[in-house]
Amino acid sequence: MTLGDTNGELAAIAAAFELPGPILGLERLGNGNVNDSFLVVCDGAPLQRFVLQRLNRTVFAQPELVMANMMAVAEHVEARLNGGCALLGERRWEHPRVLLSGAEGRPWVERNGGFWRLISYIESSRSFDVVDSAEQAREVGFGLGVFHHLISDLPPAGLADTLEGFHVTPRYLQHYDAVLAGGPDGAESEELQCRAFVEERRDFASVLEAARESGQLRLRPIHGDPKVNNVMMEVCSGRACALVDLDTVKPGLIHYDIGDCLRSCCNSLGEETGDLESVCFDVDLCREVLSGYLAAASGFLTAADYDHLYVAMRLISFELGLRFFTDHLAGNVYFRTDRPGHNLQRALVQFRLTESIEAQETRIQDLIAELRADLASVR
Ligand code: GN1
Ligand code: MG
Repeated sequence: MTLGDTNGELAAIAAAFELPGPILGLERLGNGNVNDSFLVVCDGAPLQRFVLQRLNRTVFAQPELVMANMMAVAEHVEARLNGGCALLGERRWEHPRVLLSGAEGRPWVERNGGFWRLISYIESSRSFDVVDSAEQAREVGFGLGVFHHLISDLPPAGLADTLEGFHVTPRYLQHYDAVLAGGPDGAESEELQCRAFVEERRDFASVLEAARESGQLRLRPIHGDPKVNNVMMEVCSGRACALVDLDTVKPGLIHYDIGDCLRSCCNSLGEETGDLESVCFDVDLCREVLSGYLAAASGFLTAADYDHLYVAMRLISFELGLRFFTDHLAGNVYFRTDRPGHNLQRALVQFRLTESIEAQETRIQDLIAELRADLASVR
């Protein structure tokens, strides 16, 4: 949907929610690969801003359940924040507020064939597509840790599985096999390179699911998409103050989140880079992200959780590459693309990142052991 001619339609959709005042402006927001997002500015003193989003129904087949999860998490987090959170001290922390529609009294409206929702904008904050300092990396990690901490006592059984198979790597492999069997050639040189890359890691793909099935890792509520630009940083202090993009909150393994956060933070060129040769996993940033995360999360991590940190970062980078590559072969039906070959390029970036993680395994494992020992000594 382009803005301009549709501005009036968007304003009418936003006005279906219980806004505090008349709408002053609307503009497209962010660069999500799945949903459409718009910033809505409302009159008032002070001006208030909101995020209007159209959920991608091809991806989220049951958007009402996505909203039910969002409401359940918001209620839980609000109660925890109201009760006081020692971890946060004086630090500002916000959770996006979901607005109800005036007529229906529901947290969504259906208009123009779309499923729309409106949430509060986290004011005086911004997000970054790539990490640009050690402090920022630490803050992103701490932000994810705070989020996990705040939902760690929410029973996962109370959340719906809104995206079955999300981050279950063997399922992505099955889908990849089905797409390949369906006939696309995938025979260009870069495609052959990707195919070989996937083949070499076929057995590895089940590492986290096997740990879950054997009871070493257990399901917990997760964010699902805690990449660097979903962590909002307070403008004045540079500190993490909110996690946004809560569509994928559902039961899962926290390792998916940790891996996703690390694969996005430690790739300094960002996931859209065309400079493949220079893609690498920055272990110094990994140290910062992990120590920030552990400062908030060490209280609920088990020995098995620590044992699976390295494979989590390797796996989620590989998995995202596999998802991009499969979508390229399938004709770009899932991730939004700007040009032919876009998803192939994204896949190559993630595979390059995976290789860089693999090449630095000893260093990364040593780093995890060191952080773990430091935490054990202060207990
Ligand atoms: C998608 O739309 P966006 O950018 O928030 C995807 C994530 C990927 C990410 C890669 C529901 O998220 O899993 O990590 O692209 N979300 C879904 O940029 O598939
Ligand atoms: Mg997302």
